[in-house]
This record gives sequence, C-alpha cells and structure tokens, in this order.
Amino acid sequence: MKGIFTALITPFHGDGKINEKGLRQVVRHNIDKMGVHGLYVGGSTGENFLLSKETKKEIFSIVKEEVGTQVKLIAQIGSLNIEEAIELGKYATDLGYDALSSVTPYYYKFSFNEIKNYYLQLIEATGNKMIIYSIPVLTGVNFSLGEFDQILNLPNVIGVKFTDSDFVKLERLKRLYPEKTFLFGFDEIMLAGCVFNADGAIGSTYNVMGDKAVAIYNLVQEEKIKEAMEIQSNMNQVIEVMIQHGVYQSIKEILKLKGIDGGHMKFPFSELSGEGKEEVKKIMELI
Ligand code: NGF
Repeated sequence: MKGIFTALITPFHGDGKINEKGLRQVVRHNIDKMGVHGLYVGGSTGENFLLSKETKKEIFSIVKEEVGTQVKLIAQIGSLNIEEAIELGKYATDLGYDALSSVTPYYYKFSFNEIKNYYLQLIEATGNKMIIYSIPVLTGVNFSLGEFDQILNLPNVIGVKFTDSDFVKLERLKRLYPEKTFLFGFDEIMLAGCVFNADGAIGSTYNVMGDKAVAIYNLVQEEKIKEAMEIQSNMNQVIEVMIQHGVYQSIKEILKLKGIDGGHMKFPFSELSGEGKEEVKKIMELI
C-alpha cells in the first residue's frame, strides 16, 4: 500500500445513473496511461456521499471487474449509517478489494470515543484492513496525536489517508508508526507530503496527472527534490485553474478533451461553466 493512488472520479449519465462505459475507460486510462499504483474508489472525488448504497456497490463491482489484480484497490465505505458502511465493507471485501477506508463520521459532533467505536464495529464486522480517512477540512474531525495513537492501535488499522497540511503531525506520526501507511491527500503539496515521509498519495487530479505524481514520488525516492519541485509547480498551474472552476468538473472536462468519457456530475453539483471550459482548454498543453 505505497505509491500513487487515484481518487477515482465517477462518470454519470445526465439522469444521474452510472455511465459504465465511461467508468471503465477512466479506469483503463488510470492504469494504462497514468501508470498509478492503485485506485481509491468511493471517495469524495467519486461524489460518493451523494449516492445510494446500491449505486456504490455497482461502482465497486465495475471497477474490480475492470482492474482484476492489475493495481491495488481501496474501497471507501464510510457512511453515517453504520449498517450501510458494514454492508459496503463486506461487499468490497468479498469482491477482493485490498483494503477498506472509512471517512471519520461527520455532521454530528461525535466524541472521540464514539468515532473510535464506529471504527471498531466496522473493523470487527468486515475483517479487512482499514485505512482511516482523515480530512478535517471537510469533516471537522481533527485527531490530536494522542487520538491518532489510539486509532492506529485498533486491530487491522494499517494506516491513514492524511488529507491535512499539518506536516509536523505527519512527521511525528510516521516517526511513531514507521510500519503504518500514510497516504497524503492534498495534490498541490504532495511533494512536501512525500518529503515529510508519507508513503505516497491519494488524489483527484491524478485521474489526469497521475503520471506526474508518479514521477514526483519516484524522484523523492531518489532524493531529487529540485526536479520534483519543477513537476509539482507545473501541476499546480493546472490545479489552480481546477480549484477556480471546480476540481471534479475540470477533471471530467480534461478527460473528455482526451477522448475519455468522464461523464456528467451528480446533482446537486453543477456542470463546468462555459468560462471553465475555455480555461481548461488553455491548460491542456501542461497536462
Ligand atoms: O477533493 C478533495 C477535498 N480532496 C482531494 C482528495 O484528498 C480527496 C484532493 O485530491 C480524495 O482523495 C477523495 O476522493 O476522497 C483535492 O481535490 C486536490 O488536492 C485539489 O485541491 O478536499
């Protein structure tokens, strides 16, 4: 569980149903052209939190069928509804997903013990490896070092998807838990994450710039930080435009311009604006 994992987008039809052909194309593009080491399925990028349980299962199944054992697969199964999370976890485990990941329960201000018990139940019921999905900026759940310590000691917890810019925390955690996997979640600073000893990264923009992320990852292993910074800086020119016009919308547009059916957004997300399309066209030469 090291290296670059694409947080997979989900192509939808205009009516909100899964665009299976597009999804298969996106998976192939990630493996064959981007050369990423794995896929993170059902994350924020996949618009997962807008989907029904049945649709989530459909995505897990299509992706596994397309991937086989070519790259590592992580299924994000987190849901406020623990029964749903367990059912999805068992489903993905039976399909052969290499690990599960679950976002920290959000919306209600759960106590740390409630969150810990949530993971305990999930782990006991599914029996698969678990990667904690920590994304304080979206969930408001920001574990202290001591809380991470308790969470990382739960059985089957193999690591953290660390979507945070607290590099001190990342460095301390990796130092305390060298055997655990820390996958960094902000693409625009992934080089810094890898320098601070992350084991790799999970990100949305790797759907279209995974090759660049893999190059950065490899350069860090070779301690060629200046060369890696050059690539990061180029990526950030693209990410800047994406953030301005909608990251997921821009990724789908870039895929479309590359001849891959990235499909539509799931309501209530809106599609990319006309201005966004123009701006994305201008940065295609950087991708
Ligand atoms: O989309 C977000 C929201 N973050 C993603 C990534 O951390 C989410 C990140 O790639 C993810 O992996 C998932 O799908 O669960 C950003 O889109 C990127 O850094 C641009 O800001 O924070």
